[in-house]
Amino acid sequence: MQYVFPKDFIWGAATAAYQIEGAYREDGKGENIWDRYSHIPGRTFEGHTGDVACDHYHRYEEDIRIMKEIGLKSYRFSISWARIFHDGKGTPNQKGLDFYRRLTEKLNESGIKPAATLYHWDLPQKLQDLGGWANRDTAGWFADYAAYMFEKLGDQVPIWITHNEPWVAAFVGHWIGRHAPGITDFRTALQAAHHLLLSHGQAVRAYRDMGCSGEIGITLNMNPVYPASEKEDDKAAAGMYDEYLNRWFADPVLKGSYPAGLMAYFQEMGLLPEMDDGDMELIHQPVDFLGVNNYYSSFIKYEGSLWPIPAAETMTGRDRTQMGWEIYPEGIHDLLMRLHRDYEGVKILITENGAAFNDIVNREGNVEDDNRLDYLYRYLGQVHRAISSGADVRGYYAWSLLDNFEWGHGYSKRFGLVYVDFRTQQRIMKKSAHWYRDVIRNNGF
Ligand code: JJW
Repeated sequence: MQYVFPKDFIWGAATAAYQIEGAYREDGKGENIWDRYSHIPGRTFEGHTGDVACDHYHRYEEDIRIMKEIGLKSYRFSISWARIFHDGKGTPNQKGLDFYRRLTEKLNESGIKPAATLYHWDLPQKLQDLGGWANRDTAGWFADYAAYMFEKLGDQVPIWITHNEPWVAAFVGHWIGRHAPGITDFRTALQAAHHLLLSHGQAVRAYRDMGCSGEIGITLNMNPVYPASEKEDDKAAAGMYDEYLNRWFADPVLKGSYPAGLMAYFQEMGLLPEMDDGDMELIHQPVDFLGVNNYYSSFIKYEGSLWPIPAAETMTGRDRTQMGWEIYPEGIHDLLMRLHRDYEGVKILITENGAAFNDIVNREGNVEDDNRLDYLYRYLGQVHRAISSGADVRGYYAWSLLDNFEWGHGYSKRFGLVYVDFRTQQRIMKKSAHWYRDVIRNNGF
C-alpha cells in the first residue's frame, strides 16, 4: 500500500436532508425554502424538486445496510429543521424527531458514528416569511432549535455541525439568487452571512452551556485560490477573492475578526452589515474541528467591472467533472496546508469531497465509474500527502453516499458512491463504492 492513513481515521460519506429524504409534507413536516423555491417554474433543472428525492425517509434502513456493506465508520446527514419545528419555532413535532431517533439509533447499532448537520440550507418557510437569515432573530431561533436537538439527540450523536457552507447559503441564496430563497441583493447577502455566523456562535455556546460530551464545529466550502497569472492585478484580485470565499467565514470563527482588506472595501462602498458589540466574541468560540468541503480550486483574474468583487474564476484547461469543475488534486493539499498554517494546527474533518459524472448502468447492471474512482484516488492521495506534512486531518466524508437532488441542477448531476434509479428507487453500489470499501478495510490504498 502506498497510502496508509492514521489509526482511527474517520472514513465516512455524507448526504443532506432536502437532497435525499423526500416525504416533503409527511408526519407534520413544515414547508421550507427549498420546497418553495424548487416548485417555482424555471428555478431548477426541468422543474425537479425534492418532493420524493431518494425516498430515504422511508428507505433509511436499506440505506444503512448499504453503509454497513461499504464499511463506513461515520455517516454525515442533516436534520430538516421544519420536520422538528413546523414553523421554525414553537411546538416541536414528535414524529419528526422520531425519524432522527430511529435513524441515529440504527446507525449506532450498526457501528456507524452519526455526524449531524443542523442547517443544510432548508430554512422553514415561516421564518423566511419573517425575513429569513436577513433577520437577526433567526439566529436566536436557530440556537433554540439546536439546543432542542442537543437535548433530544445528544446521546446518539457524537459529532455536530452547525452549518453547511454558509457562504453558499448567504451569497448563492441572497446575491446570485440561484439557490433558495432566490434573492439578488448583495447587502442582504452580507447581512445574512453575519447572522449565519452569529447563529453558529449561539449554537456552540448552547452546546457548551448544556455540558454536552461530543464535538461541535462548522463546515465551510473552501477553495485554494491562485492568481491566474503573475500580473499584480491578478494577485491582488486573488487575495480579495480569498477573503471573500474562504476568510469571510473562517476568520470570524477561528480568529474573531472579518478579514481587514475586504472589510475596508465593503465599508468604503457602504455595504457593511449591521452588527452588535459582542457578536464577534460569540462567533469566535472554540470549536472542536473545522469541517472543510472542497471540490475544486479557484484560479482568479482581475475583472474590473464585476461588482462588488472585481475578481473572476478562470479555467486552466484541465479535465473537468460534470459540474464543470476542474480536477486539480494538488489543490486540496495546498488548502489543507494553508489551513494548518494560518489557523495554527486546526483540527480538520473533510466533510465533503467528490465528483459528479454522467454515470450509466451497463448491460450487466453495474456502474463502472472509473472517472469518479480516479478522482477520489487522486484527491485522497493529496489528503494523505498533507497529513504526512503535518496537517491535522481526522476524517474524510465522500460526497455523496447516494446520487441525489443537486439543488438547481436537480437529479442531472450524480455525485453518489451508490447509483439511484429515480424511477424505481433501486440502489446500485458503483465501482467507486466497492473501491472505497477496500480503502476503509485497509485504512488506505
Ligand atoms: C452553487 C456559484 C452561478 C454541494 C454555486 C457555487 C454561482 C451560475 C455541492 N455542497 O450538494 C453551488 N456544491 O449539498 C453541499 N458545492 O454557485 C452539498 N458547492 O453559480 C452538495 C458552489 C456550489 C456548490 C455545490
